[in-house]
Amino acid sequence: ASPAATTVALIGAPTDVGASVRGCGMGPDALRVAGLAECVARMGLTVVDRGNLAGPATPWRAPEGGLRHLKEAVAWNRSVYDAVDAALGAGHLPLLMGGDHCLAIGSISAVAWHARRRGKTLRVLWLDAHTDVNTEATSPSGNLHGMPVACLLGHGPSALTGWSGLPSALQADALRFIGIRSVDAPERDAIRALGLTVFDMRHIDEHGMRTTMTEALHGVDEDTHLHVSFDIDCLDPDVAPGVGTGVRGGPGYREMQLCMEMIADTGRLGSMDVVELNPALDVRNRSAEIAVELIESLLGKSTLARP
Ligand code: 4U7
Ligand code: MN
Ligand code: MN
Ligand code: MN
Repeated sequence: ASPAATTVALIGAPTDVGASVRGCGMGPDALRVAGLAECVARMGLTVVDRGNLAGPATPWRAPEGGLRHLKEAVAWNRSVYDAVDAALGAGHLPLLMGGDHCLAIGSISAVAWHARRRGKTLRVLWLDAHTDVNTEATSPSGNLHGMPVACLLGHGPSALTGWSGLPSALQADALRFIGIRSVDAPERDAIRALGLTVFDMRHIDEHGMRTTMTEALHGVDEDTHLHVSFDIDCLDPDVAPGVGTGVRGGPGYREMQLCMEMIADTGRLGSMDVVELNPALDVRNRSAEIAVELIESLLGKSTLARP
Protein backbone atom coordinates (compact mmCIF):
# COMPACT_ATOMS: atom_id res chain seq x y z
CA ALA A 1 0.00 0.00 0.00
CA SER A 2 1.07 3.60 -0.57
CA PRO A 3 1.61 6.16 2.18
CA ALA A 4 -1.07 8.71 3.06
CA ALA A 5 0.45 11.44 0.83
CA THR A 6 1.70 11.39 -2.78
CA THR A 7 4.55 13.86 -2.26
CA VAL A 8 7.46 13.23 0.09
CA ALA A 9 9.34 16.27 1.42
CA LEU A 10 12.95 15.54 2.38
CA ILE A 11 14.11 17.81 5.21
CA GLY A 12 17.77 17.70 6.26
CA ALA A 13 18.77 18.64 9.80
CA PRO A 14 22.56 18.23 9.86
CA THR A 15 23.37 18.34 13.56
CA ASP A 16 24.76 16.17 16.35
CA VAL A 17 23.68 18.66 19.03
CA GLY A 18 21.92 16.03 21.17
CA ALA A 19 24.35 13.17 20.62
CA SER A 20 27.31 11.84 22.56
CA VAL A 21 29.45 11.01 19.53
CA ARG A 22 30.26 13.42 16.70
CA GLY A 23 29.28 12.71 13.12
CA CYS A 24 25.52 12.23 12.73
CA GLY A 25 25.35 15.77 11.35
CA MET A 26 26.54 14.20 8.10
CA GLY A 27 23.47 11.94 8.01
CA PRO A 28 21.35 13.92 5.52
CA ASP A 29 24.03 13.98 2.84
CA ALA A 30 24.89 10.30 3.36
CA LEU A 31 21.21 9.47 2.75
CA ARG A 32 21.22 11.62 -0.39
CA VAL A 33 24.40 9.93 -1.65
CA ALA A 34 22.76 6.54 -0.98
CA GLY A 35 19.95 7.57 -3.34
CA LEU A 36 17.05 8.43 -1.06
CA ALA A 37 15.36 10.84 -3.50
CA GLU A 38 15.68 8.34 -6.37
CA CYS A 39 14.21 5.61 -4.16
CA VAL A 40 11.16 7.73 -3.32
CA ALA A 41 10.69 8.51 -7.01
CA ARG A 42 10.95 4.79 -7.88
CA MET A 43 7.96 4.23 -5.61
CA GLY A 44 5.91 6.46 -7.92
CA LEU A 45 5.88 9.31 -5.42
CA THR A 46 6.83 12.92 -6.05
CA VAL A 47 9.87 13.99 -4.09
CA VAL A 48 10.89 17.49 -3.09
CA ASP A 49 14.24 17.95 -1.36
CA ARG A 50 13.97 21.00 0.91
CA GLY A 51 17.74 20.95 1.44
CA ASN A 52 19.39 21.28 4.82
CA LEU A 53 18.13 23.47 7.64
CA ALA A 54 20.62 25.84 9.23
CA GLY A 55 21.38 25.97 12.94
CA PRO A 56 24.06 26.52 15.55
CA ALA A 57 27.28 24.52 15.59
CA THR A 58 27.66 21.96 18.37
CA PRO A 59 29.86 23.56 21.05
CA TRP A 60 30.68 20.25 22.87
CA ARG A 61 30.12 21.84 26.27
CA ALA A 62 29.66 19.90 29.51
CA PRO A 63 26.06 19.40 30.68
CA GLU A 64 24.49 22.26 32.67
CA GLY A 65 21.62 21.34 34.99
CA GLY A 66 21.72 17.80 33.58
CA LEU A 67 21.37 19.01 29.98
CA ARG A 68 23.92 19.42 27.23
CA HIS A 69 23.50 22.05 24.53
CA LEU A 70 19.94 22.94 25.49
CA LYS A 71 19.98 26.33 23.78
CA GLU A 72 21.36 24.90 20.54
CA ALA A 73 18.93 21.97 20.62
CA VAL A 74 16.01 24.36 21.02
CA ALA A 75 17.17 26.33 17.96
CA TRP A 76 17.49 23.18 15.79
CA ASN A 77 14.15 21.84 16.94
CA ARG A 78 12.45 25.14 16.19
CA SER A 79 13.67 24.95 12.58
CA VAL A 80 12.60 21.33 12.35
CA TYR A 81 9.16 22.16 13.74
CA ASP A 82 8.67 24.91 11.17
CA ALA A 83 9.84 22.74 8.24
CA VAL A 84 7.71 19.74 9.22
CA ASP A 85 4.73 22.03 9.87
CA ALA A 86 5.15 23.58 6.40
CA ALA A 87 5.37 20.17 4.72
CA LEU A 88 2.25 18.87 6.48
CA GLY A 89 0.45 22.13 5.68
CA ALA A 90 1.23 21.54 2.00
CA GLY A 91 -0.21 18.02 2.22
CA HIS A 92 3.21 16.39 1.91
CA LEU A 93 4.74 13.53 3.85
CA PRO A 94 7.68 15.03 5.77
CA LEU A 95 10.77 12.81 5.94
CA LEU A 96 13.12 14.34 8.48
CA MET A 97 16.71 13.34 7.81
CA GLY A 98 18.76 13.71 11.00
CA GLY A 99 20.78 14.49 12.72
CA ASP A 100 20.39 13.03 16.15
CA HIS A 101 17.18 11.84 17.75
CA CYS A 102 16.51 14.98 19.84
CA LEU A 103 15.10 16.42 16.58
CA ALA A 104 12.04 14.20 17.01
CA ILE A 105 10.82 16.72 19.60
CA GLY A 106 10.26 19.36 16.92
CA SER A 107 9.19 16.88 14.27
CA ILE A 108 6.60 14.99 16.30
CA SER A 109 5.29 18.15 18.01
CA ALA A 110 4.43 19.53 14.56
CA VAL A 111 2.88 16.20 13.56
CA ALA A 112 0.80 16.10 16.75
CA TRP A 113 -0.52 19.60 16.14
CA HIS A 114 -1.61 18.73 12.58
CA ALA A 115 -3.12 15.40 13.56
CA ARG A 116 -5.22 17.01 16.28
CA ARG A 117 -6.38 19.81 13.96
CA ARG A 118 -7.50 17.27 11.38
CA GLY A 119 -9.24 15.04 13.91
CA LYS A 120 -6.75 12.20 13.38
CA THR A 121 -5.57 9.80 16.03
CA LEU A 122 -1.80 9.84 16.25
CA ARG A 123 0.19 6.60 16.47
CA VAL A 124 3.97 6.86 16.83
CA LEU A 125 6.21 3.85 16.23
CA TRP A 126 9.57 4.39 17.93
CA LEU A 127 12.06 2.02 16.26
CA ASP A 128 15.16 2.12 18.45
CA ALA A 129 17.58 0.16 20.61
CA HIS A 130 16.81 2.72 23.35
CA THR A 131 13.59 4.14 24.85
CA ASP A 132 14.89 7.76 24.96
CA VAL A 133 12.68 8.53 27.97
CA ASN A 134 15.33 10.10 30.21
CA THR A 135 14.95 13.59 31.66
CA GLU A 136 17.54 16.04 32.99
CA ALA A 137 16.91 14.44 36.40
CA THR A 138 17.60 10.85 35.29
CA SER A 139 19.95 10.99 32.28
CA PRO A 140 23.36 9.44 32.89
CA SER A 141 24.83 11.53 30.05
CA GLY A 142 22.90 14.79 29.78
CA ASN A 143 22.58 14.10 26.05
CA LEU A 144 19.26 15.25 24.65
CA HIS A 145 19.01 12.43 22.10
CA GLY A 146 18.18 10.21 25.10
CA MET A 147 15.25 12.45 26.15
CA PRO A 148 12.88 13.13 23.21
CA VAL A 149 10.20 10.67 24.33
CA ALA A 150 10.07 12.22 27.81
CA CYS A 151 9.85 15.73 26.31
CA LEU A 152 7.03 14.69 23.96
CA LEU A 153 5.15 13.20 26.92
CA GLY A 154 5.47 16.53 28.76
CA HIS A 155 8.44 15.67 31.00
CA GLY A 156 11.71 17.51 30.59
CA PRO A 157 13.03 21.03 30.31
CA SER A 158 10.19 23.54 29.79
CA ALA A 159 12.02 24.90 26.72
CA LEU A 160 11.44 21.53 24.97
CA THR A 161 7.92 20.63 26.13
CA GLY A 162 4.48 21.88 25.16
CA TRP A 163 5.37 22.58 21.53
CA SER A 164 2.25 21.01 20.07
CA GLY A 165 -0.02 23.55 21.76
CA LEU A 166 -0.81 21.13 24.58
CA PRO A 167 1.29 20.37 27.69
CA SER A 168 2.30 17.13 25.99
CA ALA A 169 2.42 16.36 22.27
CA LEU A 170 1.85 12.67 22.95
CA GLN A 171 -0.28 10.61 25.27
CA ALA A 172 1.34 7.39 26.46
CA ASP A 173 -1.21 5.28 24.56
CA ALA A 174 -0.12 6.79 21.21
CA LEU A 175 3.38 5.26 21.43
CA ARG A 176 4.80 1.83 20.59
CA PHE A 177 8.49 1.02 21.02
CA ILE A 178 10.04 -1.65 18.81
CA GLY A 179 13.51 -3.22 19.00
CA ILE A 180 14.41 -2.03 22.50
CA ARG A 181 17.42 -3.57 24.26
CA SER A 182 19.03 -0.75 26.25
CA VAL A 183 17.03 0.88 29.03
CA ASP A 184 18.60 2.82 31.92
CA ALA A 185 17.28 1.95 35.41
CA PRO A 186 15.32 5.22 35.83
CA GLU A 187 13.90 4.77 32.33
CA ARG A 188 12.53 1.41 33.44
CA ASP A 189 10.70 3.16 36.27
CA ALA A 190 9.39 5.80 33.87
CA ILE A 191 8.11 3.14 31.46
CA ARG A 192 6.12 1.58 34.30
CA ALA A 193 4.90 4.88 35.78
CA LEU A 194 3.81 6.23 32.39
CA GLY A 195 2.35 2.92 31.20
CA LEU A 196 4.37 2.77 27.96
CA THR A 197 4.08 -0.16 25.55
CA VAL A 198 7.52 -1.61 24.83
CA PHE A 199 8.15 -4.45 22.37
CA ASP A 200 11.70 -5.26 23.40
CA MET A 201 14.05 -7.70 21.65
CA ARG A 202 12.96 -10.52 23.91
CA HIS A 203 9.36 -9.98 22.79
CA ILE A 204 10.47 -10.03 19.15
CA ASP A 205 12.55 -13.19 19.80
CA GLU A 206 9.70 -15.01 21.49
CA HIS A 207 6.79 -13.91 19.26
CA GLY A 208 8.50 -12.95 16.02
CA MET A 209 8.38 -9.64 14.14
CA ARG A 210 5.09 -10.53 12.45
CA THR A 211 3.11 -10.91 15.68
CA THR A 212 4.95 -7.95 17.22
CA MET A 213 3.95 -5.65 14.37
CA THR A 214 0.37 -6.93 14.35
CA GLU A 215 0.23 -5.93 18.02
CA ALA A 216 2.01 -2.58 17.50
CA LEU A 217 -0.36 -1.65 14.65
CA HIS A 218 -3.52 -2.88 16.37
CA GLY A 219 -6.21 -0.19 16.23
CA VAL A 220 -4.64 1.71 13.31
CA ASP A 221 -7.49 2.68 10.96
CA GLU A 222 -8.40 5.26 8.28
CA ASP A 223 -8.49 7.99 10.94
CA THR A 224 -4.93 7.31 12.11
CA HIS A 225 -1.92 9.47 11.36
CA LEU A 226 1.04 7.08 11.58
CA HIS A 227 4.46 8.50 12.37
CA VAL A 228 7.61 6.37 12.26
CA SER A 229 10.62 7.59 14.23
CA PHE A 230 13.42 5.38 12.91
CA ASP A 231 16.64 5.46 14.93
CA ILE A 232 19.19 3.61 12.78
CA ASP A 233 20.65 2.03 15.93
CA CYS A 234 17.48 -0.06 16.12
CA LEU A 235 19.17 -2.33 13.58
CA ASP A 236 21.80 -4.79 14.72
CA PRO A 237 25.18 -3.01 14.50
CA ASP A 238 26.54 -5.91 12.42
CA VAL A 239 23.97 -4.87 9.79
CA ALA A 240 24.23 -1.09 10.25
CA PRO A 241 27.55 -0.12 11.85
CA GLY A 242 27.18 3.61 11.15
CA VAL A 243 25.75 4.66 14.52
CA GLY A 244 27.20 6.36 17.60
CA THR A 245 25.37 4.33 20.25
CA GLY A 246 25.12 0.82 18.80
CA VAL A 247 23.89 -2.06 20.97
CA ARG A 248 24.37 -5.71 20.01
CA GLY A 249 21.37 -7.97 19.58
CA GLY A 250 19.10 -5.96 17.31
CA PRO A 251 16.82 -6.98 14.43
CA GLY A 252 18.52 -8.19 11.28
CA TYR A 253 17.98 -6.90 7.77
CA ARG A 254 15.07 -9.14 6.85
CA GLU A 255 13.36 -8.77 10.22
CA MET A 256 13.51 -4.97 9.96
CA GLN A 257 12.24 -5.13 6.41
CA LEU A 258 9.18 -7.12 7.51
CA CYS A 259 8.56 -4.44 10.14
CA MET A 260 8.62 -1.77 7.41
CA GLU A 261 6.47 -3.82 5.01
CA MET A 262 3.78 -4.32 7.64
CA ILE A 263 3.73 -0.59 8.39
CA ALA A 264 3.40 0.10 4.64
CA ASP A 265 0.46 -2.32 4.42
CA THR A 266 -1.62 -0.03 6.68
CA GLY A 267 -1.48 2.76 4.06
CA ARG A 268 -1.53 5.26 6.93
CA LEU A 269 2.11 6.43 7.01
CA GLY A 270 1.95 10.21 7.29
CA SER A 271 5.41 11.34 8.45
CA MET A 272 8.77 9.99 9.55
CA ASP A 273 12.19 10.65 11.06
CA VAL A 274 15.42 8.88 10.03
CA VAL A 275 17.95 9.73 12.71
CA GLU A 276 21.23 8.78 14.37
CA LEU A 277 22.96 7.70 11.15
CA ASN A 278 26.65 8.48 11.69
CA PRO A 279 28.59 8.37 8.39
CA ALA A 280 31.90 8.93 10.24
CA LEU A 281 31.48 5.46 11.75
CA ASP A 282 29.99 3.77 8.70
CA VAL A 283 31.60 1.33 6.29
CA ARG A 284 31.39 2.53 2.67
CA ASN A 285 27.99 4.19 3.34
CA ARG A 286 26.45 0.76 3.92
CA SER A 287 24.18 1.85 6.77
CA ALA A 288 22.83 4.73 4.68
CA GLU A 289 22.14 2.35 1.79
CA ILE A 290 20.36 -0.06 4.10
CA ALA A 291 18.32 2.80 5.54
CA VAL A 292 17.28 3.78 2.01
CA GLU A 293 16.28 0.18 1.20
CA LEU A 294 14.21 -0.01 4.37
CA ILE A 295 12.53 3.31 3.58
CA GLU A 296 11.66 1.90 0.17
CA SER A 297 9.86 -0.98 1.92
CA LEU A 298 8.19 1.50 4.26
CA LEU A 299 6.90 3.42 1.24
CA GLY A 300 5.33 0.28 -0.17
CA LYS A 301 7.91 -1.71 -2.11
CA SER A 302 7.07 -5.39 -2.08
CA THR A 303 8.48 -8.29 -4.06
CA LEU A 304 5.04 -9.48 -5.18
CA ALA A 305 1.78 -7.55 -5.10
CA ARG A 306 -0.26 -8.66 -2.09
CA PRO A 307 -4.03 -8.63 -1.80
B1 4U7 B 1 19.35 7.38 21.00
C1 4U7 B 1 21.45 6.67 26.98
F1 4U7 B 1 22.75 6.26 28.88
N1 4U7 B 1 20.24 6.05 27.48
O1 4U7 B 1 20.42 8.65 27.84
C2 4U7 B 1 21.46 8.15 27.37
F2 4U7 B 1 22.64 4.68 27.45
O2 4U7 B 1 18.62 8.44 20.31
C3 4U7 B 1 21.61 6.48 25.51
O3 4U7 B 1 18.38 6.28 21.16
C4 4U7 B 1 20.69 7.31 24.67
O4 4U7 B 1 20.43 6.90 20.15
C5 4U7 B 1 20.66 6.94 23.21
O5 4U7 B 1 22.50 8.79 27.20
C6 4U7 B 1 19.90 7.92 22.41
C7 4U7 B 1 22.66 5.99 27.62
MN1 MN C 1 19.01 4.64 19.88
MN1 MN D 1 16.87 7.17 19.70
MN1 MN E 1 22.15 6.90 19.09
